[in-house]
Amino acid sequence: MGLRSHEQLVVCVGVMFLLTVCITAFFFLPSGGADLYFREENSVHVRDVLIREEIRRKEQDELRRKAEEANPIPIPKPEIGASDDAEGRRIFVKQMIKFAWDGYRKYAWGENELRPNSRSGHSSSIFGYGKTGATIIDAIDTLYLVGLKEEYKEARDWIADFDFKTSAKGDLSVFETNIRFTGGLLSAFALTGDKMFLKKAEDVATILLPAFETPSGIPNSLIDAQTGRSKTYSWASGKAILSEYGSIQLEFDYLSNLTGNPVFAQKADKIRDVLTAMEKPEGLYPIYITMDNPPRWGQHLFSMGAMADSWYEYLLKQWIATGKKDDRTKREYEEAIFAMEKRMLFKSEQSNLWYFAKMNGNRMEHSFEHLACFSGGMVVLHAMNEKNKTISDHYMTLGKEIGHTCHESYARSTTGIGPESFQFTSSVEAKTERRQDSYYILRPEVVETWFYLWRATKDEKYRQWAWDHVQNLEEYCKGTAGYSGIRNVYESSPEQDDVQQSFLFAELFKYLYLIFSEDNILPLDQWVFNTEAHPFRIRH
Ligand code: DMJ
Repeated sequence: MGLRSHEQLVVCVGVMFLLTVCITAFFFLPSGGADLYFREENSVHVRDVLIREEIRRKEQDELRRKAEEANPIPIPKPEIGASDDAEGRRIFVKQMIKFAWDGYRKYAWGENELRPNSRSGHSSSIFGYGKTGATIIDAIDTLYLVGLKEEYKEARDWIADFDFKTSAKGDLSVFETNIRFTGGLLSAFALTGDKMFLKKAEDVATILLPAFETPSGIPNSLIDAQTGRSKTYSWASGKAILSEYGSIQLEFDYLSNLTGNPVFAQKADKIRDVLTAMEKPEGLYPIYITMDNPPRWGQHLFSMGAMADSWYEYLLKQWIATGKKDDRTKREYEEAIFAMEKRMLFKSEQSNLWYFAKMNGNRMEHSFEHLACFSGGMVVLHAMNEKNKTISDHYMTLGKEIGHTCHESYARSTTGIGPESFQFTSSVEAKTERRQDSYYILRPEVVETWFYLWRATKDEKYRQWAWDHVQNLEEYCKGTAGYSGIRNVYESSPEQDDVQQSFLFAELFKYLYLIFSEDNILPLDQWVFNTEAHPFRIRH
């Protein structure tokens, strides 16, 4: 319905009046409502920026303060060249240990490991996700041995207050916990006689016991310290791994002997009995085994390196640890090593370098791992303990050849440090062209073999090779507050991986220190080293 003309006029005037009122109000009334909100929001924003600025300034000040504190590092850097006799070199190694330890103590105390360049804690999945001071426990015997008394005392007090059971979180590696923690504590007891260490070793081993509750008694690889639940690695499809379940006996047997509690030795013996009863393909031990009773071998994969190595080592050392009384173990070691030699030992075509290949079914892979370099030391130790001269000479020769091959893997790199794994092909020998194999993570196995060769032969070249390695560690692996692995041994300025492995103290430093020491420090007729280089007393 339309409006009449006077009605339209009234509506028009009304609308104009309302518009005038609104416009006036907008310009003349005090600001409020939304405008006030925006102004306050603005002032909050400005305050935030100022606060953030202040925080950033404080953070930068803190970083600067820390950097100033750490640079120059309070530990004097050892002078290379000043030490041209064994004693000077031993002292030099001791200074390296102190430098690495001080970095850990200052920046990562109680953590598992140190990031020497970030100057913070580091851990890896083998330790679960708890803070369990792996470096302290792995290092304490070395600190004691080299006479770092204050450092030893501080480590000892930390361990006395430490409760592994409540500190360990998540899935721990049974093998690594055994060789580093149980082994480290047992050796601290063996060296010092301090019963606290023995009690702690028993506590740690007790936590591992539920992992052995499987149909065959072969332990699972992982255990949750809190719940006692154990399992195999998801990637191992329900199977256990030779180097892991095969490297229990030295620690568990020693522990039962020292404590009088037979349960540990029983668990280790069970594994050995199960393996003795099994048929071995051509006398060889495959890496994988099922958890059934009786177990079955998995894929026919054989190696002297990763996932197999310390099984062979423990057969030999268990025989030695029992005062060479355990004949079954000696026989099984000899059979195993003989089968490995027969099937997997090769000499390279161009340089006549001896190495153990890897075998998958019948297919050979002509590569040798840094880890497998331990085998030189192992066969030399056999030679030193063998009465039969022909056999002894044979293994001394094999040990020297492997020590030489592993030295070539060092000498043929740019840094003078060997890679994680190296190949023998028509184009390369004792080198790798694979980038993923070119790293070095402070592993000890090559120096370990030179250490046994030094003790057995007194050939100065082994000390010289060890000294060369010391200098290369200084040049390429030394970081701001400790030592780091490097990502590529074939680069002249390799990037560091910023991890100071706990086995640097337990193994590499210990072997380096011992190689420049007299033989009466840990004589090999009285001490046997576990696979983490923790010394246990031989029973006589
Ligand atoms: C150590 O933890 C032990 O020697 C183990 O047997 C395998 N290798 C690492 C260090 O390389």
